[in-house]
Amino acid sequence: MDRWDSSCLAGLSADPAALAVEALELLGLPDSAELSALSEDGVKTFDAALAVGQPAVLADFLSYAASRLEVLAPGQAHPQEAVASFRGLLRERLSAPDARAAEDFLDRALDLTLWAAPQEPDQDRFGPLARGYLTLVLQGRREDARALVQDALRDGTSIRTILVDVLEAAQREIGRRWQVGEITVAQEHYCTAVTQMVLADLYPYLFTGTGGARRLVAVDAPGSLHQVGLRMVVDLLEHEGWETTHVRSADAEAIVEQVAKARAAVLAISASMPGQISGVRALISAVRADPRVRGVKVLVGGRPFTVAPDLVTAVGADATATSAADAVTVCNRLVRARS
Ligand code: B12
Repeated sequence: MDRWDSSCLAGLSADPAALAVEALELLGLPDSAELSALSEDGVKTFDAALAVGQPAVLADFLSYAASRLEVLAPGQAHPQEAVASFRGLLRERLSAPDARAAEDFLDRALDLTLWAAPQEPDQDRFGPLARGYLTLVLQGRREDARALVQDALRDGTSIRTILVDVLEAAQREIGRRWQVGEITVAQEHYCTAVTQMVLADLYPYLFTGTGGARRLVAVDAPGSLHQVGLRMVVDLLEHEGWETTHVRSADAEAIVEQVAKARAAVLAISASMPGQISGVRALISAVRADPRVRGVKVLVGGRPFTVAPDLVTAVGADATATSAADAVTVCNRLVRARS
């Protein structure tokens, strides 16, 4: 497997992990596990975003990394210094034309980067039910959080509202609080585990008996550990009349077989981190080349596609959607266009 996705960085003798360690050393930061992971994610994101020519993907990571750097090494290094030391490494290690191309890309990403910490969600979008759910989860009151959702369902709150306005909103807010250091990673893990439990509780309510004609197979990109987003997409589709199969990341042959067996109209692929984009592209080209699944529409989604929708073309997909609700609309449009 190639160590680098972008042709510009292919000439480096170091691999991403080694380059990340050097970048940390240059900044004089300790090589703690979390700082090393942040630095390595930065190098991999730079490479992945450069490979597909999408500075917005790098800009999104830089604003996240700036908050994390402040949490992990408060006052010890400014994010701009981290960028400058990485730029120095590129100049020192790459040929002049490659360094120029890489720096030019970095500058385009910097122009798009918001260095401010993410804002709290506004109260209209983060309503009383979402706030109540998050409060209970953060107090460690798992059963009360589950009961809150069950009561809301009994009182007539729709599955769509629970998925989109409560669980998805709570997950995003949990992420924001972790990013700025207001909660620990253990609290984030607990919240996500409770959300997964609530998703399982919703299962009996999902099936409306109106599915059948529209079938979809969903898969997480190779290397993706973020399962909740795609799960929400699949659950809402199922609830709104689709017959769905969600498979965890698997090799292209197994996915093609699954799509063929299910006679699926749509293959949905979720990527959560920029480093997974090349895997998505490889999977789509394997699907496109296989006559058993000719005509299947490919829908991609997840954070990289939300921040850089042009990636749809770069990976060879047919469409993207930014949320579960949006995914239902787009999937319905895709099958209408096919028939
Ligand atoms: C929970 C969580 C985790 C958990 C996931 C557990 C699990 N079983 O799913 C764990 C701990 C594993 C994790 C790991 C990491 N995470 Co994390 N994580 C989160 C968090 C807090 C919530 C994820 C979530 O549930 N989101 C809610 C869903 C609803 O949103 P979503 O995933 O974007 O999905 C929606 C859309 O994107 C879209 N969609 C998604 N897939 C698809 C597919 C299709 C086909 C379509 C149409 C649409 C679509 O619809 C979904 C529903 O609306 C997010 C915060 C956030 N804002 O999402 C960070 C977040 C995504 N993680 C992040 C990071 C950096 C990481 C790590 C690198 C951390 C680390 N150093 O280890 C690793 C990487 C793991 C990997 N290799 O994939 C960053 C990404 C930053 C960036 N800009 O690049 C975030 C944003 C950090 C943050 N601010 O909280 N994480």
